[in-house]
Amino acid sequence: MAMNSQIEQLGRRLNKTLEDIDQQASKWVARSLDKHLSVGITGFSGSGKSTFITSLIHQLKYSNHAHLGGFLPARDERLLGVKIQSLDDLPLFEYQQGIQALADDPPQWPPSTTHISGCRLVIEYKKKNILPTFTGETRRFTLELRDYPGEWLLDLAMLQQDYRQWSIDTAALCSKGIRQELAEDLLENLNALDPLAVFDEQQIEALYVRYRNFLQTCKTAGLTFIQPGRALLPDSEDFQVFIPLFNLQTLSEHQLNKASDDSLYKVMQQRYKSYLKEFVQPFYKTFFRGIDRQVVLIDVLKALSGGKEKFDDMVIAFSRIIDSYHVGNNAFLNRLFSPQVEKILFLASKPDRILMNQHEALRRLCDEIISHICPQSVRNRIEIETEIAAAVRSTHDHNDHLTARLLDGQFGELRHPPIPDQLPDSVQWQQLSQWKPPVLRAPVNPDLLIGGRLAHIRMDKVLRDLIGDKF
Ligand SMILES: Nc1nc2c(ncn2[C@@H]2O[C@H](COP(=O)(O)OP(=O)(O)OP(=O)(O)O)[C@@H](O)[C@H]2O)c(=O)[nH]1
Ligand SMILES: [Mg+2]
Repeated sequence: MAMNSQIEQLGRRLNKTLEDIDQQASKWVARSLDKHLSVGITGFSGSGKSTFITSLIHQLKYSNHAHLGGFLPARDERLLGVKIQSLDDLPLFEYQQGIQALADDPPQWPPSTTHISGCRLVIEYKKKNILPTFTGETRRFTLELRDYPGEWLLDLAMLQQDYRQWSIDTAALCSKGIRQELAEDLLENLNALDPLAVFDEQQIEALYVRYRNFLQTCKTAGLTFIQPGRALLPDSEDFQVFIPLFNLQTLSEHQLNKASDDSLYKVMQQRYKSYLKEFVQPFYKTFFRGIDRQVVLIDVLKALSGGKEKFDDMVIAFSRIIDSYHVGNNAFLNRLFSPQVEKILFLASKPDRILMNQHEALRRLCDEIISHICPQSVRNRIEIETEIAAAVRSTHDHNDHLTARLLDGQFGELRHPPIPDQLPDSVQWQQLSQWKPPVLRAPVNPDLLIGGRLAHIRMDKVLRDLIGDKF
């Protein structure tokens, strides 16, 4: 009897120990199965990054009503919950403010970004498995997202150039086409400066203000390639201002090197170097560190509607940024498409401004643009996809026209020329340059604050391409 109870006790203890081991093992396995991805959302100012991130978080958080048929974990209702946490070293991405703005009546768009921010989404989901696994059904996947002002991206290409080369390139760019028209007498004044003269703070301050206004005019006119990008941001006074010198070709490198330390050239060169060191390099360190996948948003429709020169300007701006990677001798630049980046998803943003029957043409056009701006060496090494997606669908489609509310609240019909599925020919450019895709008002949707559906286009395909393989 005593022997029996001892055996029972031993059995119970053994069971308990096995349970403990099982629990520990489950925890350990669960932890090791926890998955993690860091996704960089990149693109020029106004391409739709912050709105995209806000929508992406909302679609994941309320996936059961989000119409995400193309993203299987959501379609199968396996997403159990999403927690938003801040990233250790960054201010929290303002998802709640973005949703609040979209839920207002009249709705507002999330404000243009002035500082870098980020968040970690902790997504609890049920593993797709008919048999119960010994780790239990719930798993966890963490997704890191980062947002930044698009202007910062423009400065990436500057890391590639010294001050002299940057000045010469900028002078060449400004001496033709739309820029030349917009610059008016600023070009003459810049041309008249003697690089070897003694630096005069007041004179350069005044010229900088005019140069900055010129850059702002270029942006408003629809040009993309604007440097330094930070000059367009409210906190631009944080750095010691510099301007490009337009007549450096007249002096040899030797003459420039010999210039005295208080010369205009040397002071501008010094400030250019400090700008890169203090602002541009740290940004890339923070933003591109540990990025696994990239989403690159491109407002293809805006570029199309401005005419060939503005379109080419955007393509050049992208190429310069991607080229800077191509040269590959700069540790910071390597991060943009470092070997760690396994996938880039190029997205034509805001396709709700055209008819649905034109979406495939837009996607193909985007494909064509990417084949121009993305060198073969990158395309062969990294998985590249192109898609189109509207973070916040703001139109109704009636087959031959759209209806929508404009930013000023007016409701009306929208029509547009056919969207070419490859780079436009001269006839198509003529049609397209008559077209101005309007800035729209987001649909009224106060329910967003209680998890209401945020209408979108193909955000499910984006989620599938971006993180679908992780569930
Ligand atoms: N119709 C439509 N408009 C959109 C959509 N997403 C963004 N927009 C418009 O594009 C503007 C810019 O979007 P943002 O998300 O602020 O762009 P961003 O890339 O974050 O810009 P920066 O913060 O300046 O770098 C918004 O104010 C809207 O007018 C969309 O899905 N559909
Ligand atoms: Mg933004």
